[in-house]
Amino acid sequence: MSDFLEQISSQEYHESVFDALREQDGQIYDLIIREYERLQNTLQLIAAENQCSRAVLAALGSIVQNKTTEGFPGARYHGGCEFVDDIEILAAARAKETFGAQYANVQPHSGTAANQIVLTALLEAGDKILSLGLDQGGHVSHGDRVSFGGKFFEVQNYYVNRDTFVLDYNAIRDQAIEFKPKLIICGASAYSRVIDFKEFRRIANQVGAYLLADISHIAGLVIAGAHPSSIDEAHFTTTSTYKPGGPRGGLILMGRDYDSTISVSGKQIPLWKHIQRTTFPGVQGTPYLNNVAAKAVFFKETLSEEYRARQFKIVENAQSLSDCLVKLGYDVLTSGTDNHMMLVNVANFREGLTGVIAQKCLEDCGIVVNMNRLPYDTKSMAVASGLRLGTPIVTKNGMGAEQMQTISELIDEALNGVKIETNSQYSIDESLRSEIRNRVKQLCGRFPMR
Ligand code: DSN
Repeated sequence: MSDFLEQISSQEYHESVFDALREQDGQIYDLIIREYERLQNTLQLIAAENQCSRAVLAALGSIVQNKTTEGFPGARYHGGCEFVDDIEILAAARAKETFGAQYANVQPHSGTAANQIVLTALLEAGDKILSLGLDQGGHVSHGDRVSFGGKFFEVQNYYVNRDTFVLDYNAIRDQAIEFKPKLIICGASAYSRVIDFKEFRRIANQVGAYLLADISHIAGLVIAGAHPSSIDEAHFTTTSTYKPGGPRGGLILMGRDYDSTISVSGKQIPLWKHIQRTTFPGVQGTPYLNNVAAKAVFFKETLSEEYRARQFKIVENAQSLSDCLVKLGYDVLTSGTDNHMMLVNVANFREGLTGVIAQKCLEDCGIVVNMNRLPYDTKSMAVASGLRLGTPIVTKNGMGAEQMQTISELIDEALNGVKIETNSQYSIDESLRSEIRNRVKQLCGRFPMR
């Protein structure tokens, strides 16, 4: 018998991938199966989550993952790049098409990495950033003191209005004039109203600052036109690619400012080229090319009518869920939403109820959400007064207004039924828990993962 294995086709090779996992590592295989069942049988309402297609998963799990290189297509540091170069060129071209951008960098490993690249490209240690505070709905990578940005730069935060919980652009302008930041960051992780990118650019222009828009949460809506675009307003737009429904990863986009110049070591170079060089060798090493391939697959999907229509439906569903909760007596911040998420002040719903209790008791009942500190929250991050709910996944699975009403009732039954013991401890009757859980399972059974 020959010692050599017969070469099999790419089709057979890739089709055998999951079987190989089952044979070689039953423990991880079983945990993946259990995660699949969890997703199928419980309601996914985390605003930062989405569900990629099987085609995206296939690209992620392909042999492209084995390719090591550095640099960009046409200027790599390793041989054998002819196919991965084409993959990256296609991914960048599709990203530009879907966002209407002039430049796309598909290499950032995450949204946070994309922000780190932009900050590193623009700022020297000690330079000033003005951004929305984490406790106001901002993101940790926008210069929070626990992040790299907070460590190396002088960061001041702007706030939402204390009464309306909406951004006050006049106050932000006054603050910018006084603080004189080199970079203003807009975009949020927990903010349910439209962000006025035009107004942010006017403020940035007035104080001579660059503007970075991190649209991670609303990227799908921006693609579809369900939220105004930042691409030609901000100097740089960043996003994670999983929130709008693609693979994990990040993206840097530029619109009309892509070829304006910046002085680097005494030489004027185009901004896009500076971003390229800061990505590699500045911040990241080898790109995850399987992930770049998966991004390309996802960007193609976003060009479809189905994807675009779904983004409007996501907003419609968020508005329905928010309206139902308000009718049931919940304090939804800003009384509603313009996007895919809503923030609910559960502490105002029932004496003693906190975000952490609400999150945990809902999870016991099969409803997966995350607690959220609200602007001006008096509770700690570990306890919080709020919940953040989002509709991308339930919408992807085909749910509509009728199901949003059912979800609001299920949430309400759980939050009314929970027995509060301390600000983080609770109990829930087993009969109530299993009754809600069964109804959740039945609902999810009618709208399985697509
Ligand atoms: N940015 C975090 C969130 O919004 O939950 C993780 O994506």
